[in-house]
Amino acid sequence: MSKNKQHRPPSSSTNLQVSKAPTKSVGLPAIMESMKQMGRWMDMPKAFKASLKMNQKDGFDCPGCAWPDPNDERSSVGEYCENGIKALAEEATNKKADPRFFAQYSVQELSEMSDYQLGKSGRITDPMYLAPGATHYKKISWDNAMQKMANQLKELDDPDEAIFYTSGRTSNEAAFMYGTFIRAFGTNNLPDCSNMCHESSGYALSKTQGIGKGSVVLSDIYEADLVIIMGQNPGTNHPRMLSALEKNKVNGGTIVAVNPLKEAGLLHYTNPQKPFRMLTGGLVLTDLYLQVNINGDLALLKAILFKLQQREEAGESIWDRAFIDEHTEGYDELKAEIQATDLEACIKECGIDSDKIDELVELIAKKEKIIICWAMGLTQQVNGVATIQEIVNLLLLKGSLGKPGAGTCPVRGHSNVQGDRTMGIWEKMPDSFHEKLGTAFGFQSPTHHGYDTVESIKAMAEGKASFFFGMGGNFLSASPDTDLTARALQQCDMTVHVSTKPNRSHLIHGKEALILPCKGRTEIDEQNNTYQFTSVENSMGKVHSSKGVLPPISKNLKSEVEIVCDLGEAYFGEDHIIEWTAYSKDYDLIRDKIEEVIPGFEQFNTKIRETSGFYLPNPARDRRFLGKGIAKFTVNKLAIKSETEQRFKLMTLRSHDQYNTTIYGLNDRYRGISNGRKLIMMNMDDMIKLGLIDQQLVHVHSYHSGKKRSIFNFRVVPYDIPRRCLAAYFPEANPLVSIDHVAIDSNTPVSKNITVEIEKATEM
Ligand SMILES: Nc1nc2c(c(=O)[nH]1)N[C@H]1C(S)=C(S)[C@@H](COP(=O)(O)OP(=O)(O)OC[C@H]3O[C@@H](n4cnc5c(=O)[nH]c(N)nc54)[C@H](O)[C@@H]3O)O[C@H]1N2
Ligand SMILES: Nc1nc2c(c(=O)[nH]1)N[C@H]1C(S)=C(S)[C@@H](COP(=O)(O)OP(=O)(O)OC[C@H]3O[C@@H](n4cnc5c(=O)[nH]c(N)nc54)[C@H](O)[C@@H]3O)O[C@H]1N2
Ligand SMILES: [Mo]
Repeated sequence: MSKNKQHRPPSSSTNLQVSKAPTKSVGLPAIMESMKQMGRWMDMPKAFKASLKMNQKDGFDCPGCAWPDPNDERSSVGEYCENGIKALAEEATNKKADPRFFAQYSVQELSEMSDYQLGKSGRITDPMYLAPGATHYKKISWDNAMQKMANQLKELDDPDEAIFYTSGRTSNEAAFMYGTFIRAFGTNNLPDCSNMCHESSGYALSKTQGIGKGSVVLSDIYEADLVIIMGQNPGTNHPRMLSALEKNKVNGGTIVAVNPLKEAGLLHYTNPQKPFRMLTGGLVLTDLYLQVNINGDLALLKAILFKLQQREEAGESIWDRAFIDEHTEGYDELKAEIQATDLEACIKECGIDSDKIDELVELIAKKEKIIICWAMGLTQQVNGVATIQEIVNLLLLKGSLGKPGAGTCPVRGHSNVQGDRTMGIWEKMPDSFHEKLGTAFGFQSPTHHGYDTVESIKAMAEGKASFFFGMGGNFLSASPDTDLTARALQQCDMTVHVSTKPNRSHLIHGKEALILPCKGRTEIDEQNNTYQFTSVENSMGKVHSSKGVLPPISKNLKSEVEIVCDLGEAYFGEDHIIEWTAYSKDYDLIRDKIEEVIPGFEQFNTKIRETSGFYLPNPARDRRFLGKGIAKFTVNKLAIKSETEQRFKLMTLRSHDQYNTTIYGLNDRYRGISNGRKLIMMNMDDMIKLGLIDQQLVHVHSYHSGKKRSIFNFRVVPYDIPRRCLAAYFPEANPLVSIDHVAIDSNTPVSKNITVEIEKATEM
């Protein structure tokens, strides 16, 4: 068995160091780290100019996470965080992966570089083409590249043999035109990163509160009585959320964290934009920390509901009866389910003492304005939808939905992942969307559903699809079951990636491959002698503009909008009913079409210019649940799975030095880890039981649906994690995730609960 398959990143470093995880986050070390990153990869004047425009009203949206900007006051010095600066430095680097770079290294040699080295090779400057059987990518003209794609698409027997993936950085304008091209071409095969991310949230929230997005805005966080943060690590992934939580604390709120790991960012926070706070040592954020077992959340919620229901029945006024009567249906069925709860089994499953659960129960009983936030710790679970529906049950029982200071808060990942969905990047858009799109442009938009991410991988692997186009992202490394995904891509006749930086998906390719370099968000987008801007939607449904300020790294880059429109023209020809090039010359025309097709964008061109942004309609926020004002309780069954002694639950997560598959550095400062990524965090007692010593080399195997999947030569490190739970970094551990292990209803790969066994490896 090969232990160094080229589609898996080689190890970056073997000098792994582990110290005690810190209990404080941000503060001075974060400022120092930001400066270091900027200085290392960018010219200082360029870095300074860009950082002053990030997340400002006349600037560009941070290419990092989707956390919203404050409405009124913004820091004049900088409205960003350490990891936003890393995202900026990554995109606005001076280094170039130009045609000379691709001539120097063959695809084989590039695939022997680590993800870190690949990303650090710089920005792609020219379109590159890999001919059938060739060893090196070579520069190609844009026209030739477009023609090659158009020809390939025309050769397909059926439009459904093409797959069009989207990552979540693409602007609204680019996403809308991309979706339009794909529908005009004739398919709904639009898998996206959301399929692997918040799909479970979208599904659960649509069914219960009537809209697949969160119900809260930023000011709600400031004024909530109680904020419960489940399965999320904001210190690393949404650092600006910490300043909202700080405001909540200052206003007298209480914060509870539910997470198998004691994440430093949730414990204690020092706001870098408040010098006084830095001097006084910052603020304790979390009042109660529940170190739940992996996927113990549904059991915990069930235990909480049972205990609260008992108090309600004993005569306390726990539930909001008036709200339940006026705004919900299904209470009796839910009540019967709660009464039948096996409390002991739930306590055992979640791994939290009954007394600790009582502390949270007491808080929920007494508080009226409750917000529950969550991210990947809940969504990437087999019962992710059920857990989120149980969260909605709890909020509905408390009347904590659709009023100030209360509601649902799924915290989104990519900076425009929510906007892309609003624009129609979904394989299952409703018929009403297709009707409007068809009417706006004068064609018949296909209504049959397309493939999501998991289905796309299977379709390519089975030969049902042979053309793959990636609008951003890194499909190979982000997807589950790396070996299968690699085979799937390699089976294609053509793979195409619109990218800013080289990544592993360029190296595991179809018979022919193209890399189309695009402008990043930080860069000036000039079309027809006019500076264009685009728009994005944040995690709380607010749409605002984004305008790049830096000169593009190369003259030969196109914007994503231009690439899509050029492909439209190459495929359909100049006389097509859609005047593709007109849209790429003037993005206002795209916004006019968005206004025609997507609800909530009335007077889009005016509103986007006049304001710092506008909120899209959110019926749940106004208690217009499911159109009728009635939200649905759901009955969610808990399935307890017992495993043999040798088996562990493994979660895959992000370090502090990465953006998904882009590796910024080899440290994970908030977890006390430096100089390495191929590691497994394990409880010390489990290590002793298995006879493992600190940093012992191991192989890890998973066995879902009867197939053995493995990762090799990882180092075990002792960590404060519940017994029988393990953690490893994404994407290194992705080969363990089975394509068939997916969340019920949302089809999201289960990346947070992989059943594995550990095998001692021999030191080399
Ligand atoms: N700097 C930076 N920012 C990012 C990203 C990045 O990679 N880097 N990625 C962006 C994207 S696309 C996304 S989706 C978000 C991701 O944001 P997060 O969801 O915060 O990211 P993960 O690292 O996957 O962390 C999941 C958290 O869930 C916890 N967890 C795991 N399993 C369970 C469980 O069973 N129950 C509970 N209660 N907790 C669990 C883990 O301990 C961890 O703290 O961040 C976005 N922002
Ligand atoms: N095991 C495991 N797997 C996971 C996860 C997990 O927690 N565990 N998380 C899942 C989640 S939440 C997500 S969102 C996905 C992420 O999946 P993706 O979105 O596919 O992956 P990214 O790593 O964000 O994509 C990075 C690449 O995007 C390109 N890029 C960067 N900026 C731009 C731009 O402005 N335009 C264009 N066109 N390209 C750009 C660069 O070339 C870069 O290499 O991964 C999922 N996979
Ligand atoms: Mo994500």
